[in-house]
Amino acid sequence: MASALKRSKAAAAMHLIPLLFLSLLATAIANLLPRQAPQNQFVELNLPGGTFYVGCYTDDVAKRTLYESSYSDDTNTGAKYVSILSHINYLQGLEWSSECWWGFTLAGGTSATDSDCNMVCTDNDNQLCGGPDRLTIYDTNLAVPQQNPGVNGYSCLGCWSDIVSARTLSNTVGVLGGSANMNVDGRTSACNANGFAYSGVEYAGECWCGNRIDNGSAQVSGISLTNGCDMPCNGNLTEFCGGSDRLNLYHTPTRTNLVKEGDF
Ligand SMILES: *[C@@H]1O[C@H](CO)[C@@H](O)[C@H](O)[C@H]1NC(C)=O
Ligand SMILES: CC(=O)N[C@H]1CO[C@H](CO)[C@@H](O)[C@@H]1O
Repeated sequence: MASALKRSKAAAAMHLIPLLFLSLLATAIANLLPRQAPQNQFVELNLPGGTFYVGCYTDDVAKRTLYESSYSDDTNTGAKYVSILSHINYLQGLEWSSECWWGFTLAGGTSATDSDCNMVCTDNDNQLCGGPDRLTIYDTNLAVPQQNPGVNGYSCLGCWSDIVSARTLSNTVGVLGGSANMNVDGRTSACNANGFAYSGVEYAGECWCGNRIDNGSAQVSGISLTNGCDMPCNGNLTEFCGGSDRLNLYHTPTRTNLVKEGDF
C-alpha cells in the first residue's frame, strides 16, 4: 500500500515536469516579445514638445533620485502632473501611483527593468505611475536654465535666503504681465523705475525691491542645482528666478535717486 502511494506520487511528479517546462518556455517567449513601452500611454496626453521616456529607475526615501521638488495627490494622473509642472520640469518622475518628483539631473538611483514600474496612476488605469521605490522618468528635453549674470545696470549677487515673515527686500513691485511674465530683465527694470538699488526674483514669479538687505538675509553658496535658487522664471525658462525661500539678488551701484524704505 505504502509503496503504491509512493509510486503514484512519483508518477504525478513526472507529469508536472513537462508542465513546468512549458511554463518556463512560455515565460521565456513572453520576455522575447516586444513590450508596449510606457511612453506610448503618454503620447496621447500632448506632452510638451520633445518630452521622451527615460526609463524606470530605482528610488530611495533616504536619498532621492529626483530631489528638486515633489508633489503628491491622490487624484494624480500623469496628465495632471505634466500639466501642472511641465513648465518647470526637466526630469520628471512618477512613483507609487500618486507621487510626482522632478529634478534637473538624476541625483542617484539606477536603471531598473521597465516591468518594475508597474503601478497604474491613482485615478487613471491606463497610465503607469512608477512602483514601490521605482520612478517612471520622463525628460522634457529642455535646456537647464542659468543664473542671469546681470542686466539693466544691475549685477547678480548670487542666491540669498528669504523668509515669508521677515523679508530680505521689503517692497513688492509688479512687472508688466504679472507673475506669469516674470524674468530678470523685467524685474530689474521695474525696481529701477521705482528707485530701488536692490532687486530680487523669487519662487519663479515673485518680485521684490529694496534699498538694503534686511532681516539678516545671507548668501547661500553652491550652484543653482543645490542652493535652492532652482526655479526657472515664469517669463523666461532659460534663467533662474530664485526658489522656495530663495532670491536671486541683483544690485546696481549707479542709482542716485534712491527712495527711502517705506516711501514706496
Ligand atoms: C532670457 O534669459 C537669458 C539667460 O539669462 C537671457 O540671455 C535672455 O536675454 C533672456 N530673455 C529675455 C527676453 O529676457
Ligand atoms: C521679523 C522681523 O524682524 N522683521 C523685520 C524685517 O525688516 C524690516 C525692515 O527693516 C522690519 O520692519 C521688520 O520688523
